[in-house]
Amino acid sequence: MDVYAHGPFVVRAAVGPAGEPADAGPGTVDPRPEPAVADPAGGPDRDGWQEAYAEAARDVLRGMVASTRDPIAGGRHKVFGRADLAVVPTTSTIASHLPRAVGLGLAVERLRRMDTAGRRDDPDGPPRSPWPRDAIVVCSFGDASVNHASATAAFNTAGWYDHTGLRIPVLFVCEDNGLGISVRSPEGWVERTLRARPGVRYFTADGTDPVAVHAVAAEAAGWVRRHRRPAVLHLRTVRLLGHAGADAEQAYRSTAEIAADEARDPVLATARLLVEAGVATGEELLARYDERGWQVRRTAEEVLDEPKLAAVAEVVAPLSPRRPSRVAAAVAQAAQRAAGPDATGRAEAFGGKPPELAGPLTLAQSINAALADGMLSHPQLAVFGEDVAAKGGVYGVTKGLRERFGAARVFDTLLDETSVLGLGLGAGLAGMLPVPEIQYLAYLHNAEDQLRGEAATLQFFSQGAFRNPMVVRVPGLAYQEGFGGHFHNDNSVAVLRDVPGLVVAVPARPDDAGPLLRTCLAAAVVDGTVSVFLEPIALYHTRDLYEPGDGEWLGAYAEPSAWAAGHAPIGRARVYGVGSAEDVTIVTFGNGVRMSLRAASTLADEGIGCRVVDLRWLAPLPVADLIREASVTGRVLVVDETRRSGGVGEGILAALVDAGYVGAARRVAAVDSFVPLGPAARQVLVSEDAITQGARTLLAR
Ligand SMILES: Cc1ncc(C[n+]2csc(CCOP(=O)(O)OP(=O)(O)O)c2C)c(N)n1
Ligand SMILES: [Mg+2]
Repeated sequence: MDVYAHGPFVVRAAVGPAGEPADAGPGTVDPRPEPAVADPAGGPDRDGWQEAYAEAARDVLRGMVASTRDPIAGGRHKVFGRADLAVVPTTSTIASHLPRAVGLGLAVERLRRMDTAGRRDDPDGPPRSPWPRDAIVVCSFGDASVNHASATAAFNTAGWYDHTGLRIPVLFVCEDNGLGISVRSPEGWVERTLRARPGVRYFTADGTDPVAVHAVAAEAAGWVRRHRRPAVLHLRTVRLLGHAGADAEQAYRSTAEIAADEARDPVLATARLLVEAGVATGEELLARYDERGWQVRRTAEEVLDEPKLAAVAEVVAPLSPRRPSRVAAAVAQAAQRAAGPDATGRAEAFGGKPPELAGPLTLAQSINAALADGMLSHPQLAVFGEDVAAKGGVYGVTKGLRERFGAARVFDTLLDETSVLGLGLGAGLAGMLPVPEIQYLAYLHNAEDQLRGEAATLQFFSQGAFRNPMVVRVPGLAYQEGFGGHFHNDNSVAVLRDVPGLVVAVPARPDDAGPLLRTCLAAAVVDGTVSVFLEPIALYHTRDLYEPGDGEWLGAYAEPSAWAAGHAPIGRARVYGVGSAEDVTIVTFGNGVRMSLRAASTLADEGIGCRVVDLRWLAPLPVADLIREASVTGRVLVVDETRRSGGVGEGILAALVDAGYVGAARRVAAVDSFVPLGPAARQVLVSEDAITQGARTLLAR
């Protein structure tokens, strides 16, 4: 069994709940209720079946030869999937699709219950799941994969939600051939571990007996569909012809063992069944087998010379579509509704006092208000993560959202980052607009593959047929007073900046939080964009800029009628002029913006004028703004609170060089160290002094 054939897919309802088999429990069903193959030897349907077989073979072969006509990835990977059959493509990373499958199951159920009577993004109808109401999610994987952290996360999360009474209609199918490449699953282990999953019902069948498989699979799928609860179907089977083309299994399997597997070949078992039932003779079936073989070979020859991707633009076209004018239009549309027909509902949702009337806000309050507005503008938006609902977040950023919008849209998850993002992946696929939170930047690494390998690749591997729009909120970066140490002050974003297509936004000022968040949400809806919204924790509750009590780090929240004019497009910076603004261009983001503005004020007293460029977007970098602002002064000081190695500053300097910038440039950045506890943190982090010194050195050259 080729690992690429393991995948999640949504099974459309063919038979309503009333037509399904009775819940007799695993193993008690009659294994041979009726022939599984309706008309194997020919007859009226033969031409139709032949065409279907040929099409299936052609699909797979096109993927194998990287043909642009491959129906799912268009030549980008040999993934298995088809949009019209609701087969979601999977990546090569074993088990990484299982958290998404659980998320999809949760979302399919949740969408049935979500109040869709309110406002909508699509003027033609309320947000809806693209799947039928009684759809179930099916995902498959091998026996070795049951041990993977992503798989155990998925089983656990499905069971955890089941334990709480929430419904997740997902069927896990384990194809147990006893081997993971060359490593054997210990005898009995797969059954023992799969049977022991709390909240996940166990079904099993001999995978080499097609009739038994059909019967038990139908029973398992029927049970999941009827009860809307998770189950696992454990199919013991054989492995033929090694793991993959280059795998010489004779190196680790005896000839007798290989022969024993060949004797249990499911194709042989099917043939035996047909002969015993008098449907066909052995000779007829052999002839049929050869005919199919030739058919596949012919198809392979046909597709071999099909066109391949031949230009960069072609390769990256579906990677992360960007339609900035449509995104701007979506923001303007949301603004019009919020200011117009929805004004009363909005005022009510804010308890009679919308945030623009609440006076200047902190960064945390602005994000909270923008999230609430996001929930009003997008009825399919859901906020979830560890501690976001009852507590309102570790720093209060999501406070009050559950009370205002209900537990179906704002909910606490279990403590597992892989599952938090998996829920986001599935929810986005189901048509929701997920806004998951990873509690601290340092904990994203637990689950990074769900963003890098899954979220960011789905449009690429499906030519945009599937997408998982998402805005992942991540509190992070350093400089927290009184809460020290690396894990709560992680200052590295290298792991995010090189993920193709991923958008990374960093709001530094309260009055930027709303525009940046609205853009990320609109881009998710319009283009399926996956964004990370990186919130500088140390600025959450900061009020002052220059002097205690000056309130200059607070910001007014824009009223909806000002949203369109204040729109912040992806990849556009914000520039502050200090003094003459003619001498030095300081390029920075996050905590660096506040430190640089303070340093620029000191420098202005010395007669040095600075332009402070807040990048706002770390991916894609605002290259055009950067070059323009650098050229004005010819002296660039990069103030990068991330580390010297792999930090954002490297990207800024590279962008300047690539664009032919010939002026002077210097960089201040954090030391290549984890952030230590207490005052020692100042030894490794960028300081205001380092910024003023850096600017003076630039000018002294
Ligand atoms: C996370 C991850 N680690 C390693 C691999 C390399 N790899 C590909 S298939 C495979 C074995 C999978 O065995 P099993 O789950 O039993 O599936 P089977 O191939 O037997 O169907 C391994 C180790 C991978 N694709 N993904
Ligand atoms: Mg296996």
